[in-house]
Amino acid sequence: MTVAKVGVIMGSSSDWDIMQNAVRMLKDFGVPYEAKVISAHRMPHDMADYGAKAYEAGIRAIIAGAGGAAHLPGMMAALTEVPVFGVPVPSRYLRGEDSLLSIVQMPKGVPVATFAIGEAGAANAALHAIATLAMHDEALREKLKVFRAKQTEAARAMHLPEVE
Ligand code: RP5
Repeated sequence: MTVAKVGVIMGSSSDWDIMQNAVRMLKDFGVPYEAKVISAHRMPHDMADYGAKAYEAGIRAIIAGAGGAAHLPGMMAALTEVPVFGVPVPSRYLRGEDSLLSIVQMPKGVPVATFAIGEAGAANAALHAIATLAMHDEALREKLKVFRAKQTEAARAMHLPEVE
């Protein structure tokens, strides 16, 4: 059995549409991960348990997504020394601005590295976790270089339409 290095946790299965972008990226890079619903509000004891056991279980980065009053990333950061990357999930009424502010405005001493609202944030949180792990994993760093090079080529190949 492969031991997960990255934990992707989210407050609800309704966050999956966004958070699957993090999982897809980890999968593409071959980084072992686990994905779970852990709600700060509905499963507070499970959240505490996950945070208490994460490091011992082999987890070296936690990507935490939540929407609305998004307490999961900040609470997880309070429960473990494993770095937490927060993803603000778009909410129905405030379009994720509430999620962003809930996650990013941590008091001094308990940091959450906070990413953009939505798909880009989820993908970038995974890329940041990958970059962090790649500092101690040469093969992973090579994969990251290839990914960046492909992205550069794709941008160079972009064409703009002619103006009539
Ligand atoms: C948060 O509440 C979750 O992260 C989700 O974004 C939001 C709504 O959850 P559901 O009511 O859709 O389960 O805890």
